[in-house]
Amino acid sequence: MVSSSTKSEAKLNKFEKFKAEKDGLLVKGELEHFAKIGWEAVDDTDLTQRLKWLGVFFRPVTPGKFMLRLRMPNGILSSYKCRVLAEIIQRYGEDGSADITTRQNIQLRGIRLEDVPDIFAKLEAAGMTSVQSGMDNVRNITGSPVAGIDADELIDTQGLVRQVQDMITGNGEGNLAFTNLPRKFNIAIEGGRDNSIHAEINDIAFIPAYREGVLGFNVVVGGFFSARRCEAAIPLNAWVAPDNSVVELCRAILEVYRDHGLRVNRQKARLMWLIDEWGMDRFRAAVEVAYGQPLLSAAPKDEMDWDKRDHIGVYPQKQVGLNYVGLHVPVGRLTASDLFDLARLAEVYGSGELRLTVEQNVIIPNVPDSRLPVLLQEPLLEKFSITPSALTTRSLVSCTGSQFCNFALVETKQRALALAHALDAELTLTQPVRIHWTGCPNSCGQPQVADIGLMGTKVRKDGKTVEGVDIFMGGKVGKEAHLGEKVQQGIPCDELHVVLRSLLIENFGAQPREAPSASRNGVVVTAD
Ligand code: SRM
Ligand code: SF4
Repeated sequence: MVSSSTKSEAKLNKFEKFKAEKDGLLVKGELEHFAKIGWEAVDDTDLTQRLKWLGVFFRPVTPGKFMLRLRMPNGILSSYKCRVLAEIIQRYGEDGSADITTRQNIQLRGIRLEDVPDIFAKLEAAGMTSVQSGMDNVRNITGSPVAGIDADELIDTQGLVRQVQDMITGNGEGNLAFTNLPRKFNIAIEGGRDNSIHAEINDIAFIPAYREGVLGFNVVVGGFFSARRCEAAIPLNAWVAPDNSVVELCRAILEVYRDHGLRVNRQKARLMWLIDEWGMDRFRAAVEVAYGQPLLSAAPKDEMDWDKRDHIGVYPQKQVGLNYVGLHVPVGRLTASDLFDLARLAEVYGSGELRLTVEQNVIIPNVPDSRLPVLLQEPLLEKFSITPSALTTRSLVSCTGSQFCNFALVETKQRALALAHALDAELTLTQPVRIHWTGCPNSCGQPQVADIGLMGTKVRKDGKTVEGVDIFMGGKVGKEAHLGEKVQQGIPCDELHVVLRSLLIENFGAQPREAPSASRNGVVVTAD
């Protein structure tokens, strides 16, 4: 599958070498053995690299407690699946938790290798898979979080996302045709008008567009973030109908990337580097050959003409009498008991379905008007509010950070929350400000799409190395999306409060709250 001309043995980087020796997917057949011998006895490359092909991530920060990255096509799961995930982490007590990711997905924490065969059996029985979710594979495929229920949607992406995932993963079993890509790969299918999934930061994105009066997708390619370079996707000059053509075009682009993508320097291996080297015309021509027929040229304009919605709150669906309810999950962190509760709420008030967003939040769809008032009284909605305050956490996104990620230069999630709460206590805002935290330049927390993006770094202060951030601003999502730029660098985290306060006042119209005005029975009363 991998063409010989570009991949001479001597030039292969170390990742290419170990992939050539043994495909990552093959550890699937060794799981029972690994479970028996224990993680300490597993070959180092199998342990720290190949297991990621199954979504099982060794965490050097917490050795022996693995992370399991699932696949949640279109960010949709049933209450049954949610309960299965809750049961998996429940057995790990304090170590067990779950995170909603910036790709509408779920990662579980605290997993023991000896339990993985049993966990995989449970996932399979529930129709879930974690296969090909890490390393040189296609990540969770994102789609509009309100697909099929949004009164204003153009194309329902649910079925398409599932079909693309099934093609890539061999229906969740694992598919050796796509387990040795030159690097990771992201695919997004947007069905609405508001770019709810940040289409432009994916290697392939499908964007609704009318061509000669027919609704389908324009296709953009090559978007990516990395420590070395960040690019928005560019037009392939192609339009496809919202049917199997989407699956076939993904297959064709993946084959071209697999067979011709650059494999010598891992820092220059994402799809855009190949497009740069070849030029778009040659790339498009190669895709056409793999597609097996000429591509139709793109429609002159796409339909992404709304500002992005965050889906938090109560919204009527296109189905009369039904609503979707978006709950805010602070920095995406969930406990087993949260997952059990969410499953119950989805069953009692909705249709037993849950949706995830790239802002790391949850949506309960299909809630009849008559059940809304009681749902809104549920205690879980005090923790996961439908009306979070403008600044604090409503639009806060954060990557994993140093709690579990060994790339991290700073702690992110707890700091992000603490700082947002502190700022909210001092300032009022009339509209949310999207603050994204990312623990290192890999940009998993997408600081470049935020109003204010914070990227972890190390800073020298008073002769010591301390945690700090570089600040990005100007990221725009939705219509006319574009990436933000670095505006300040090397701010020590202990000075960040003051810096953010000024940025919010100067750039986003934040107003200082009035000073405490009175003290009644020892309780300080503030004007709001
Ligand atoms: Fe990421 C590597 C977490 C979305 C760019 N990312 C990692 C690893 C696997 C590193 C590691 O082994 O520790 C992190 C796992 C930490 C952990 O324990 O959770 C990690 N990435 C995440 C998640 C969980 C962040 C989050 O808190 O939500 C997101 C999981 C998405 C998913 O469900 O699959 C996540 N990562 C992203 C995104 C955002 C996106 O896809 O929209 C990006 C930037 C977009 C892109 O890839 O073009 C991103 N992650 C990276 C990179 C840089 C890629 C590159 O080309 O250089 C790395 C490092 C690498 O691959 O070498 C990385
Ligand atoms: Fe880890 Fe860096 Fe990604 Fe955050 S941005 S999850 S610190 S790799």
